[in-house]
Order: sequence, then structure tokens, then C-alpha cells
Amino acid sequence: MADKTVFRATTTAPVNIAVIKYWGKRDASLNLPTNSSLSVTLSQRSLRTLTTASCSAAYPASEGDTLALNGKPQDIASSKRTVACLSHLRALRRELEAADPSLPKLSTYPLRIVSENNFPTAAGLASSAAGFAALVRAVADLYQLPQSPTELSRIARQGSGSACRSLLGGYVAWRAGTQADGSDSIAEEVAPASHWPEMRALILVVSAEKKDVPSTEGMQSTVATSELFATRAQTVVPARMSAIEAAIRDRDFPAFAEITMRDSNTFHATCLDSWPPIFYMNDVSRAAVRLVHDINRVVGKTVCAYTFDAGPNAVIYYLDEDSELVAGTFKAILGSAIEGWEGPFGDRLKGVT
Ligand code: 2P0
Repeated sequence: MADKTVFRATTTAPVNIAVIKYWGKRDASLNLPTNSSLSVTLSQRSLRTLTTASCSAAYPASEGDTLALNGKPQDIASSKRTVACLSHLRALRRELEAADPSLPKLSTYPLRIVSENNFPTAAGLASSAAGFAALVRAVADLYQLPQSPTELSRIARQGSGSACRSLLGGYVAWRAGTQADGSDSIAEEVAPASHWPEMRALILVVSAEKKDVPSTEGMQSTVATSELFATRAQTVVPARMSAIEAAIRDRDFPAFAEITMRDSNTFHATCLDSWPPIFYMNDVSRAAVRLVHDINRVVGKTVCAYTFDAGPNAVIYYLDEDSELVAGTFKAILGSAIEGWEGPFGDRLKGVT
């Protein structure tokens, strides 16, 4: 009689928000970036993906691997990225099974993956980052793989570039690497969250709609058509990576904030410089930029910073001691213009489901 045991692992992965942005691929099939990037991993009390991976000899082979996202079945076969992640993970499990024949042959069983985001998918809130990180972590746990988060980041990267950074907590660098096979294109921790526990992020959900131009398509267009892009990738970002790592090491908020804001602006400048131009920020986003500069000017020092990904939503970084000032001012001035927001402790004012 067939073994009906169901093997199961559940995990969560957090969203990460880049302060030095990944934008551009030097190899689209391996998902190798043109430049290194650096992010802050948000608290799991805030935005996260929850994923359960299971497998069993009793699951019908005819169904193959299955994936449901927020209750909707996804077509795995048409997602080369998901297929690539799962086949790498299976290969690692096969190595374990070959070394120890007493292990159950999980690599031969169909997989069922069920994933849920607690935030809008594909609205510029890094859903693919948390999603692929959680998928890789859940299957790696199910298969009891010994690989470190950095080693697994090589696999998650092939699901979605930014996902490699969500396998680690705190301040995380994704080193672009130089190898053609991507073996050195990995994420590593620059500092744990505990190194700078006062850091806070406020997410303003300006729009929970799906973005106009998906990231992959947008960055391919920027690489192909923007004249500013090469300078950003080759000169501007390498200098900023070193400078922001020093700012994090020294817990120098004004330096961290200025580099973060400038890098967001440079990234959006290369989007505007693409042909046809790509606009991710809108009027409310620009109001948030002005408000940050106004707050810093009135206070007389840099107490907050903005950054925007491939969408209009703003992420505002500040230190805990300035929470009331920064979050309070944002709530008072932009509260009615936005659809919702996510505070550092998962406090929701309205709208975000
Ligand atoms: C980042 N973004 O560093 C940058 C900033 C958006 C703007 O990583 O094609 O979804 O799946 O590798 O990871 C969004 O790009 O793109 C992104 P793919 P991904 O967070």
C-alpha cells in the first residue's frame, strides 16, 4: 500500500525595501543584475508572505507540482522562474537522498505550495521578493536542506532578483558578482537588525493597484534605451554601496538618509530617461518627497528619508525617537490622500488588506 504520509513545512518571509536599488539585468535567464543593491528587511510583524510546502507519495503524480497564491491556483509550468527554483531545490534534496538511502524520497513526490500575502500583490510592495523567498525557504525546510540562507539566495534570485535579499534579516547586500554562471551573485548580511534597532519604516500605500509596467519589463527597457543608465550602474551605485555600508556600520542616519533618497531619485531618473519614459511615481508620491524635505528643513537636520520602488508607494525611513514627529506629520498632512499605511508594528490605519 502506498505511503500516505504528508511531509510539510511552513515559513514566513518578510518584505525588503531597497535603499540602493536593483534595476537592470546583465543576464535575464539567470537573473544576474547589472549592479549590486542593498535593502532593509522589514519586521515580520509588518508585511510578509506565509507559505506552506508539502509533498506526499499519495499526491497524484498526474497533478504535478501545484501552487496557490492568495487562494488562487497558479500555473507553475508557465513560470520558468518557479520551475527553476523548484528544480534546484529538488536537485539538492536528491543529493541528500543519494548520500543517505534511508531518507524518504521526497524529491520524487509532487509538491503542493500554498502561499498568502498580507498585502496587495504586485503593487510595488516587493511581493515577488517575499513570495519567492518564502517559497524557497519553505521547500528547503521541507527537504531539510543544510544550505545557509546565503547559499539559498542563489536559488531565490532566479525566482525574482530582489527575493534573494528577503532570505536574510536586517541590512542585506546583494552582491552583483562577476561570474557568468551567477555563482557569486548572492545576498549577504551587512548588519543584523539588532545593530540599529531604532530604524523604522512607514509604508504609505498611495495605490494598491497593480503597477503599469512590471519590473522585469521596465528594467529591460531602461537597460536598452536609457543613456543615464550606464553611469548609474558603473559609477554611481558602486560608490553609494560603500558609502551606505559605512553609514550603516556607523549608525549615521543623515548619511544613510541622503544616500537612500538620492538613489531612489537616480533610479526614477533612469526610468524617466527610458524610451518611451516610465513613470512609477505620481502626484501623491511627489507630495511625500516634498514633505520629507520640508520636515528635514524645518527640524534643521535629516530625520527622515523616502524611497520609491517600481510603483507610487512611499517608504519613509526614520528613527524611533522621531516617530511622533515623522509619522505624526505624515498622518496629519497626507493621511487623507493615501489608501492606507503600514506602521513599523503592523498598525494599519485603513485600507490595507
Ligand atoms: C529593488 N526593485 O532593488 C528594486 C527597486 C524595484 C525597484 O527589485 O525581474 O521584482 O523579478 O528580478 O526583483 C523589483 O524587481 O525583478 C526590484 P525581477 P524584481 O528592490
